[in-house]
Amino acid sequence: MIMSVHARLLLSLLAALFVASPVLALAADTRAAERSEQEFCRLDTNKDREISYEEFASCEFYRLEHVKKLPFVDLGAFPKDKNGKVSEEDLKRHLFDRADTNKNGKIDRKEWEEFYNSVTEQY
Ligand SMILES: [Ca+2]
Ligand SMILES: [Ca+2]
Repeated sequence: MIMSVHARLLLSLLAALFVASPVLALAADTRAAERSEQEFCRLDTNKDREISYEEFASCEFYRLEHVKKLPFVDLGAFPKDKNGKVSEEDLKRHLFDRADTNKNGKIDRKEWEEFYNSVTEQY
């Protein structure tokens, strides 16, 4: 039996979708990598390809209001100030230390990538 034009069209569409899906996944990865790179560049204000604590702390994203919503941040584990609040400084220091896995006081590109992925994956 000869396939109708519609059936052929449908089949080629399905085939195209199967071929396209790994490509789409790759594109999503690439976009994530691009975002992470953009964010890295934005934080690295002196462009030495490392993020210092000062550079990290000056970013508005890591303000207390935003950061305390991150699922891995357990505010209960932080020292509180006299008002019973966790200070922004403590929180930033915590995040920075988390990102700076080799503890040299700077976040390099690779450390950033891992940190960025661990944060964004949880959304
Ligand atoms: Ca820098
Ligand atoms: Ca480091």
